[in-house]
Amino acid sequence: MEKTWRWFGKKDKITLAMLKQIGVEGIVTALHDVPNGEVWTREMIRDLREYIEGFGMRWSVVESLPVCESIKYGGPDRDVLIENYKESLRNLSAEGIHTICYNFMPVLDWARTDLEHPNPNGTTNLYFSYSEFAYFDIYIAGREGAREEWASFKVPGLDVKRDILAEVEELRAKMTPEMEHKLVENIIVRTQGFVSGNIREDDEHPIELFRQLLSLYDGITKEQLRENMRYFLEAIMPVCEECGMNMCVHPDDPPFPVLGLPRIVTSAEDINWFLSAVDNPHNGLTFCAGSLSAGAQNDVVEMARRYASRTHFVHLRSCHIFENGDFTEASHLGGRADIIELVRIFEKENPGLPMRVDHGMTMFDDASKGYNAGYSFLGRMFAMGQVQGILATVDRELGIEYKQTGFYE
Ligand code: DNO
Repeated sequence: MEKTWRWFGKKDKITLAMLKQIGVEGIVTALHDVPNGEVWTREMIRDLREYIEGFGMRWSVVESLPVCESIKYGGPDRDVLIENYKESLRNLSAEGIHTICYNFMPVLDWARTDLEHPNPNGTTNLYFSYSEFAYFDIYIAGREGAREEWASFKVPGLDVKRDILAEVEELRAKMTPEMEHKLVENIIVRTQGFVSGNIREDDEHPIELFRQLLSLYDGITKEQLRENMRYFLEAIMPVCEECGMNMCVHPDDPPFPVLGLPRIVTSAEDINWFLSAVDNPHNGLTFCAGSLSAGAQNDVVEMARRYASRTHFVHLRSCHIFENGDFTEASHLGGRADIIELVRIFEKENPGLPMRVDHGMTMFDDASKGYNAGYSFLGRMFAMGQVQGILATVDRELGIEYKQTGFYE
């Protein structure tokens, strides 16, 4: 596997010089300053590529080349936006970048309710609570039909009984304006802007914006969203073939429908669908072990075996699901994902894939640095050390030479 790291560009507080010291070989990044839907020019791509190469690393993966909402819901300007997308792909290929991570999640890129949930060891992690999410949906977003949907809620993939509406009322009794504000920040602001999502930290009315975004999907069913994904993929595949671009969709995080919106990359059934709907090796998967392991329906190891050959990029992270279905991020050596086995499978079946550790604990002075949610330095570095150990061990087992980047050989 190629050891990569998600870096947010020249303004990232974590510098490439720091990454060099911890064995990073490849960078995962995007042109974060270009508004979604605009063409990435060759000059802009070259500038960033050369900057990265100046540190002895390569730009391995684009995460993400954003797919605009209009392409997802099938708006009138989608063909223009798809043409722009194709142009960006051509320009990236001309600059030698061939792996493109994107997602097809409506409105919200990824969702968590708590970004500083304490771990027993004193560090903190990201956390998803169904009742807090339902509170946001019913009492803050005020979505029509939300209460009825939550009344018949079943925890995805688990056989547990949960009266979410009663839990929401309990929460309501102790909710303060500060707590409400924090929920909004966590669910639709702090997790979104920095990944080129729809809502940014400086948006003055995030809730109104969010409601408008939701309304774009009125009447869009799962089947329709699938058709729109097929339309997009079919349109870009000729360029991908011509330029050798590997598209890899990121699974939905969390991998189940939220806020009445359809989700179409949540399970083996979904992955089978999009891989066969456009059956082309350039149409592949970002194997995000974290997102997949947050769904109790998913057997992550089995999925890795099944999809290794169509995987172009790997995110290593693991989730712990509590008995009531809430989930948090686990250690990279624990949780549901079984990262040791995943590394073994990918090194055997598709060696050399770019891999980044995903999300890390917030530890020591990470919290005071203002890093993007989930993207701490020390916590991710700790995970990167663990994963490098796994990789070196697995490579030894398989007779693959492990590169101890940055040292005398
Ligand atoms: C969150 C990330 C996602 C991911 C996008 C890919 O931590 O995994 O934001 O980058 O969904 O398009």
